[in-house]
Amino acid sequence: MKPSHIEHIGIAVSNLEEAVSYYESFFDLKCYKIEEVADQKVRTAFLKIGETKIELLESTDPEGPVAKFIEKRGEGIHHIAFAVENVEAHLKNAEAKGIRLVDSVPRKGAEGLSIAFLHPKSTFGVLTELCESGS
Ligand code: CMX
Repeated sequence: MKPSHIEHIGIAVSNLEEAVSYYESFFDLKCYKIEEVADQKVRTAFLKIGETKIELLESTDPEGPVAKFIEKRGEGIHHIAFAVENVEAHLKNAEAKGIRLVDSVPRKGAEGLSIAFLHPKSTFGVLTELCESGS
């Protein structure tokens, strides 16, 4: 049940283009994709460092989870995504351990990956994403 690596770190930002520009110019990274995830009410931008990605998140709706996060806590690290082989099995395991689930079944996230979230109140303040790449 071990994750293979940190799939990505999600960072909530107010302005996607400004944040992309910072990562590209300061670290000489390249944003390889900007994608809107309508059901999550976000626009996302991805940059890759080794096996791990930085996922920049800009809200598209003041009622969305990222807008609410920024309003309450300001810009910053929003979630950590762990690459796992089987999201469903991890969800069952989490449920059995009494960990509060945000998603009880996996759904499709950015980049078409199967994902599910664990609630930050059960995971030491860190919104935790389980992420199955299928590779
Ligand atoms: N990290 C840590 N704590 C968080 C948090 C986060 N990302 N988001 C909310 N919280 C905390 C709040 O600060 C608050 O704490 P206090 O009660 O101590 O003040 C508590 O959780 C409840 O916050 P809330 O604003 O009332 O938020 P909700 O309970 O309505 O929603 C959550 C919280 C995690 C269930 C919701 O944000 C969610 O469903 N997240 C998963 C989906 C998501 O974040 N999608 C965007 C990214 C999608 C992508 O990567 O593609």
